[in-house]
Amino acid sequence: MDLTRHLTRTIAGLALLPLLAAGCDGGGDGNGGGGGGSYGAGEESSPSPTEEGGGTEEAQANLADVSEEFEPYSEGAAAVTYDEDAVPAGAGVELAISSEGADEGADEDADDQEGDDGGTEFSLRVTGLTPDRDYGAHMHTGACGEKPDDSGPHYQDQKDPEQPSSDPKYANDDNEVWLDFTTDSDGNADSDADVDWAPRSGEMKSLVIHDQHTKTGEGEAGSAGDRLACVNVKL
Ligand SMILES: [Cu+2]
Repeated sequence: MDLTRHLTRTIAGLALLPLLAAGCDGGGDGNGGGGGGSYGAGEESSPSPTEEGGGTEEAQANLADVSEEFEPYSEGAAAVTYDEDAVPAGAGVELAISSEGADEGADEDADDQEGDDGGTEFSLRVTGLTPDRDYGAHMHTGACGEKPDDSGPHYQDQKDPEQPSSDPKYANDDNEVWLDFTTDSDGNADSDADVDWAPRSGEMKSLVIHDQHTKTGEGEAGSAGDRLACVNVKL
């Protein structure tokens, strides 16, 4: 009997149908009168393995998870390249954004000096770009468009009243999200950024990859050369 029950649950098996039909009746699984009941049995058993251990990490909530390949602009393109020498079509981009929710304690990480409450973590990976090359990268306020400038200015937590912003007081990597990177000999790179604020809903719409590492000096802070590529993000 036990064996039969077990099989019913795990296999919904085609080959076993005749066997089960016979066995189930006796087992009295409450499975509605045996005849032709094999289909019913299969349906009932299938949802059970979907018990996921979902809520183990309360502290981190995933806000966005992008995994795309660059392509020339077209309406609806998720990741757009404007310069196929520096960002070839088919090159890969992954961007994960997660909130470091307001958790008390449970923060054993040595590198977290200040509490993480309400912070946000950005994790970028690119593959198949130009090897051994510097790129700049930031989160921007506009969606990717046909023209590189369509993605608008940088997202800022505290908005600089003067736009475009080039004041290091506002254009810095605490108030904006900078994800500059240098590719390895295969054209791949990883980059991470942590900020201690949460993006306002609907105002951070893209990741833009630039021609150079980001400048920090007075009057040029935040600039990083041409916009080479853009990735849409929904937050
Ligand atoms: Cu930018």
